[in-house]
Amino acid sequence: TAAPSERFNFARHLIGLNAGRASKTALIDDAGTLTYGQLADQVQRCSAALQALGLRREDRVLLLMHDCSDWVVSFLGALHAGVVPVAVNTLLTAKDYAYMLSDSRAQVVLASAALLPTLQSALDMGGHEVRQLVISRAASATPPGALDFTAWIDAQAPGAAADTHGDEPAFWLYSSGSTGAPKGTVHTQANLYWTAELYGKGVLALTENDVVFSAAKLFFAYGLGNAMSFPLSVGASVVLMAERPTPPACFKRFVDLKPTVFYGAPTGYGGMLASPELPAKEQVALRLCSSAGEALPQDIGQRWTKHFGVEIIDGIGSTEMLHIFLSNRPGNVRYGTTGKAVPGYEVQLRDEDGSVIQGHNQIGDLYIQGPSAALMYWNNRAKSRDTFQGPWTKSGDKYTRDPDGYYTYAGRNDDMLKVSGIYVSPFEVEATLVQHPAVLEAAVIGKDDEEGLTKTKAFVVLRAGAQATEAELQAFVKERLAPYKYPRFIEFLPELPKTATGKIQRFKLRETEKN
Ligand code: 3SK
Repeated sequence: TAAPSERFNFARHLIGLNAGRASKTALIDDAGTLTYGQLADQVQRCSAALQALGLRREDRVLLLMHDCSDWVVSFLGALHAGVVPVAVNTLLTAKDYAYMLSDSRAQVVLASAALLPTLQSALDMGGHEVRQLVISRAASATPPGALDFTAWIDAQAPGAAADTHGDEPAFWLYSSGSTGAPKGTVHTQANLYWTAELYGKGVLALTENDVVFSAAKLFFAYGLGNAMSFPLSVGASVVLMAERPTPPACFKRFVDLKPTVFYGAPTGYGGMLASPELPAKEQVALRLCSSAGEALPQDIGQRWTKHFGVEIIDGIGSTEMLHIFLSNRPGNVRYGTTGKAVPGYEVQLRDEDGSVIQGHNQIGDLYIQGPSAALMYWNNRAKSRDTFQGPWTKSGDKYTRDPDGYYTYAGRNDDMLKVSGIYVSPFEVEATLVQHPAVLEAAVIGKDDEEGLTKTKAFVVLRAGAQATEAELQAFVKERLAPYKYPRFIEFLPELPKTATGKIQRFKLRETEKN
C-alpha cells in the first residue's frame, strides 16, 4: 500500500477521492440523506465556520453527538481546518465530560440537542475553556448564546483545507484503563488513511457498491472506521442511527435500508440471534459481517452463518491502534479464534520476561507494530511510555498462537472487563458501590453468561444491621456511572476473601464462579 504524501489532510483526501461521485448517496441518517457532493460542501463550510470562531490549528473541540450526518461533517470539518476533534462517548456522566473538557481544554463543543442537559451539568462544574456551544438537531430554539449547527455552517462559504502534515495531531479518542482517569489518545491525519487501507480495503474488501451499517457508534474507534473512514475511502454509502443498537432497531435498518456489510459486537449478535424478530435471510442483503470489542464465541458465529449464510469476521483492535490489527479473513474464518495479523501489521507474543514467544499454545502479552498507532496519551507521560514502546504498542491483552498461526484470546493482563464490547473498570464500580450507606465492601469481577459473553458481577458485604436489595444497588450505580457499567449480578457475602495484608483476592471469587 502506498504511503500518503507527507502533507496530508484526511478530509481533503476524501473530498478529492469522491469528487466524481457528487450525486451518489454518502450518508443515510434518521432524518435524511446526504450525497457525496453535499457532504464535501458541508465539510468545507464547517471547516470555515470553525475558523470563523477563531479556532486555530491544533485547538481542540469536543464532539458529543449521536450518530448522524452532523457528526461526520463536524469530525471531517475539524480535520479539514486542522482543528482537533475530541470525539467522546455519548453514554457518559456529567463528571466524565467535565474531566474531558478540562483535560482537552476544548474551546468549542459540538453537541446533540438531546445531550444538552448532561453537557450543561458538566459545564456548570467549571474548570474548562469552552467559549461556544454549537447544537445539532435542536427540536426547538437553541439556548441563549448557543449556535444552531445547520445555520452556523450554512452562513459560511466553503473554506480551503489546512495544509496539515500526515503526522500532525488530528483527533483524540478517550481510552479507559482499570485505574486513573481516561486517557486522551492522540491520533494523526494519516492514521485514518492506514486503517482504511489495511483493514477496510485489505480485509473487508469494501467497494463503492457497499452499503455499510455499524452498531458500534462513531465515537468508538471501531465505529469511526466502520462507518466513516472505511466507507468514505471507497465511495460506499453509510447508514447512521442515533438510537441504541437494540435488535429491533438493527433489524429495521437491515430490512428497510439493505446494508451489505454490518459491524457489531458479540453481545449484539447474541441478542439478535435470540430475538423472535430476527429477519429471514431473504429479507436482508448482507454479504459480510464484522465483529470486535470482545472475543466472538464460536457458537454465535456458527449460528449467524447458518441463519444468514454470511460469515462474521472476528478481529481485535484498540483505541491506541485505531482499528483492527488481528483478524479472520473472509472465506477463511476459524470461529473461536481472532485469526492472524492484518497485512501491514506485525504482532508478537511476549513472555513475562519480555522475550518473544516463538512456540505454540503458550499464553503471552500481545504487542503490535503498524502505521496507525497513536502518538501518545495526552498529559500522561508514564502511561504513554508504558504503552507506546518505540515501534511497538502494548495491547494489554493475552493471547495464544496455534501451530497454524491463528491467535486465540486468553484474557486481559489488567483488571479491565469488556462488557458488550466496552471497557469497564471493576475498581470504578466497586468505589461507587461502597458509597451506598449499606455497603461495607465490594469486589467486582467478570462472569461469563451461558453464551460465553462477559457480564459484571459484584460481591457485596453489607454493614452490620444494614439492608439493601440487588435492584437497589444496581439502580444506585446506574445513577452515578454510565449506565452500561452497572453490575448485572450481585451476590451478598458475609466477607470477601483477602490476603494477609488485606488485599481483596478477586481471583478466588473468579474461581468460585467457574465451579
Ligand atoms: O475492541 C476492539 O477490538 C476494537 C476494534 C477496533 C477499534 C477499536 C477497538 C477497541
